[in-house]
Amino acid sequence: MSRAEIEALQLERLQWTVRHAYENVPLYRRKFDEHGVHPDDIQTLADVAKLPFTTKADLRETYPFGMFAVPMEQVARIHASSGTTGRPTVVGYTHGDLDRWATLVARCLRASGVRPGMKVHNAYGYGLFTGGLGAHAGIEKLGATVIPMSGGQTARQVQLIRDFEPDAIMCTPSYLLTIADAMEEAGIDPRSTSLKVAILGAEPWTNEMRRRIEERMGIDAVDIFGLSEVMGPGVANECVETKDGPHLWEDHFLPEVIDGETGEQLADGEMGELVFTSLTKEAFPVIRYRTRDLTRLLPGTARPGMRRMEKITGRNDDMIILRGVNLFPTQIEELVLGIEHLTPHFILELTRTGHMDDLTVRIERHPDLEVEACRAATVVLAGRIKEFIGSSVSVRLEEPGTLPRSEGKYKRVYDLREPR
Ligand code: ADP
Ligand code: K
Repeated sequence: MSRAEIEALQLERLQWTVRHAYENVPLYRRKFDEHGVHPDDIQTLADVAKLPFTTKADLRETYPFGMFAVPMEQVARIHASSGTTGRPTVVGYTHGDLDRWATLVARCLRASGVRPGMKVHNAYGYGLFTGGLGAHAGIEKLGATVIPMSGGQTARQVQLIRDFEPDAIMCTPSYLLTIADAMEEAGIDPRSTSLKVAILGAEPWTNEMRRRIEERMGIDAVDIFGLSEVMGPGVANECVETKDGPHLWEDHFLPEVIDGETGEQLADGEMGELVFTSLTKEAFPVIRYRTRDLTRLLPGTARPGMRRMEKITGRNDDMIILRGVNLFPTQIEELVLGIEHLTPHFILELTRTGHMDDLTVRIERHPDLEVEACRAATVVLAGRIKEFIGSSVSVRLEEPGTLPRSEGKYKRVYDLREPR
């Protein structure tokens, strides 16, 4: 579809969604009324800016099913977000919603280079988390063969990858590192497996991490993005031919980027908080949902009708404030992985002595390289971090295999400061 065709479809679907939300979800009706806006006021796409935002607090207030816009007997499935930051948020899907979700994940897979007839090893967790079942349905919808492995049992993952010879794998980027380590421990060269592509998401990861994964495993690594409130995995996906940030499936979602402080809509290219309005969701329509994810909108490349977003480097909640400087774990990841002697196995610890905050990067040394060379690399890292954030951090070298390993979404930051 051309840009003009997509925008025409977006407007029609936006008008439907806004009316559907207003008529069927009391919280939306109340907020629209308080805001002095009515579905009839949506005459152009720009009019979306007249609508109030929806936040995680709104979903908590209506826990568990208050945001559902259809009677419960039309809800075919319920999922809940992992609740990394508080009470879980509950979302629902009609049969139609599930079908559209599967179609969009199938589109993501196709953009990643997966084709009907290929085998896909799905290591996203099955259950209430949207990752496992969301990916599963998309693999089936594409006409590929799904291997529903779920997360965990890493030795078993390695064995099944060897025995079943999948073409593609879906999991978090940090868990793929755990799998690659387990392959090496089992005496398997990670480059020698049948895998050709990894579709990685559910947590932020950098282009440096992509480069490391691709070299180490001899595969293409592409980024899949999504969140439960908006649908689940498959809201956006990178195209394997360009790998330049996820293309947003704009026929089903209207994205905006706003200034997180003022709420003002920003122009394409400007960095801010990502906001979504769903365009086709029946059970759980979302109006201007604030994701807290930070990125910017860019023109489409491989799929010119759709816009892309820059690879997400973090969300507001992940931001570390160290002596007044804002910092994202992915910025450290980029610096770490830019130094060949350093491994991707590192955690960040925040501590406080007196009034001073300290950041310690604890990083495992490379098992096959000389200890002294690894130590020298940590000194280089400390220097680069200082140059980048303007203040000193400590870097501590740890023995191989001693830091926690990912089984899904990786916990990178440990805040050990006493609350003030
Ligand atoms: P939770 O908030 O409990 O983690 P979800 O499982 O729905 O709930 O996670 C959605 C969030 O995960 C997104 O808002 C985003 O912060 C993060 N995320 C998902 N995919 C990606 C990705 N490809 N890159 C960066 N972050 C991602
Ligand atoms: K997440």
